Amino acid sequence: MSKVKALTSRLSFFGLAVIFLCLKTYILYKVGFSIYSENARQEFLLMLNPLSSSILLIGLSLFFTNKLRNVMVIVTSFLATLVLYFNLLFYRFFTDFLTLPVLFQTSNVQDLQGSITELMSFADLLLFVDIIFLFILLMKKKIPTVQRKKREAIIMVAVAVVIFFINLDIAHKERSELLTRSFDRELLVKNIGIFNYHTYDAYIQSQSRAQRVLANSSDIIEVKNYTQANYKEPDPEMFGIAKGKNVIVLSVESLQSFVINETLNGEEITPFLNDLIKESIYFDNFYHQTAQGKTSDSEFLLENSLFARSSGAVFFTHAGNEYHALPEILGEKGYFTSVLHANNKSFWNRDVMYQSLGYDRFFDINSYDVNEDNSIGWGLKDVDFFEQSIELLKSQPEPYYSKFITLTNHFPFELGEEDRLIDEYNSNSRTLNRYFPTVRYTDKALEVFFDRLKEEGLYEDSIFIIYGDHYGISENHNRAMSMFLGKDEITPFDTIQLQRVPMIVHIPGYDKHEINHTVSGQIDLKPTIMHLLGIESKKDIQFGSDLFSPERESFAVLRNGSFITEDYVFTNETCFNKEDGTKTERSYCEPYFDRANQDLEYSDKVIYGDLLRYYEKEE
Ligand code: GP9
Ligand code: MN
Repeated sequence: MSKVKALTSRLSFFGLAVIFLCLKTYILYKVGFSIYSENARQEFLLMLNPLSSSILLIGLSLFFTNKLRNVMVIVTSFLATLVLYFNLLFYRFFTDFLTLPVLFQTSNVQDLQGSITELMSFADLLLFVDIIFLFILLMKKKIPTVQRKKREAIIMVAVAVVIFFINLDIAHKERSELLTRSFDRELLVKNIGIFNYHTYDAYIQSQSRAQRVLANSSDIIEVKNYTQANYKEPDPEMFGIAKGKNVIVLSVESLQSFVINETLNGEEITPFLNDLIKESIYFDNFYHQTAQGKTSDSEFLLENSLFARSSGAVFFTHAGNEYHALPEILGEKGYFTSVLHANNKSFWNRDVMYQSLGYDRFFDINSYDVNEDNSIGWGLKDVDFFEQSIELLKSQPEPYYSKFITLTNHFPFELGEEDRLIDEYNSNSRTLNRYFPTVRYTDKALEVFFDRLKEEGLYEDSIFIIYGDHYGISENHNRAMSMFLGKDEITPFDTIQLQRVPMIVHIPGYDKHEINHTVSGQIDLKPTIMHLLGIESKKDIQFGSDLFSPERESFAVLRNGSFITEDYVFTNETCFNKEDGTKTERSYCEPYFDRANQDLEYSDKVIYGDLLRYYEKEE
């Protein structure tokens, strides 16, 4: 008993500081960062998540001896509080959390410097009250000075690690793909805590830093030679056909090609798109090429004609890179460029990445009136999103390049009864069943959008690029999917064919409508759009080619190395005949191996080495 007492007294000062820091962090979550929780478990996580890092941080002082030990308790508490406070100031300005790149290299911090005093408030001193209290205790000699016991310090580190893993386990139950798939900073802070989030951020950043340091300016020459050798001349008839027009890009959430021109219980799933296709150029062999970065990967492919990363999200890991992206290029040609998406701006690190891509404006959730009545699932319903976007569109100077990102057709495909225009499917997969009504709803939303554009006179002077961002139905639902497609099973070949997403180029007034079968992917969007607007792309480093180019080869490589040619599909180390999906000799696919690998490798090289910083624009 006396041992316990002795230990409690030895650790009392340290323990008090830990409790203070945890409490303070939690209060700040609620008051400073307005973090809400949707259930009791999330609230518990918020309380728990400062604990491991607080023990670890302040626990460092236990490695010191005698008087110094207590002083270090105060010093570490103070430093931790400073981190909290910097985040708070940053949050007041950007409603976002600090990351290392924004701290060191973007204009964000300069923006902040100017107004830092305005962001501070007298009440902020409350954050330091506990430090002052600890200091007074120490001064009044209320705290015993104890000999160092190294074991104590090591045990504390171990305790912190154990608590961290318990925390992580609960967090994973809340959000299963927390660290691999989701790079929403608020979500990370919510789940693993603000200090652990900073550690994670530092790790991610250091990883990519190293490769960047090793790269040099000659690296880009090799890449440039490669991409230029693959450059395809535009079709003279299409080049500049939309010169000076507004560009409206519609990134449609989780829309896959298998629903196009298809019915469920005799009802069309996408009646509006089916009609639109008849008045457009429709690409029916167009593949999404995204990986873990999902929507953000598709955005990256579109704007840069570079592949996103095979793991993690390039929007998060390489937002500080130099790019020569479509918004920047169009901006130089006098376009106003914007993104319209009713989600938090920090989701996928968009706020930071959009600056690197050269966007003028991001209309995020704060530009929309979002309430309980007009939201479902991930947020604002698509119809309301488009309706509210009309005014935003009208507020922009012309010509503009505006990218819309829809949201309602997102897993888990929730929809209110009033918005259900067709019935659910009936299979063992709840996900697939619910997919059809939400797709149908988004199709309706697109129709509303086009109607409104026509009413407002915004339609005629625009061209439309409409595509699906990535798959909505994963391989987990193969059984139900095979039932819907009327197949015995979903083979690896079918899985690849299911990665097709619709891609529509709609040019008002252009009457050569067709279905174009060229094998292509999101990487081809940038040169295609540039050429339609009459902008040369020959000097650019890009891995896609103009979809209208007469020289174009039918070819698409997916992020995992699978590829599709005119006649073959290569996946799972197997070559398939495209015609009937049967396995065939590997040698038929072999001629394309180099091309597929080199595309991916060179593209990665550009990103990891930040090679576009050496890119020189030649006029
Ligand atoms: C979120 C939206 C959906 O802002 O883009 O993201 P996803 O999960 O599809 O990447
Ligand atoms: Mn998406």
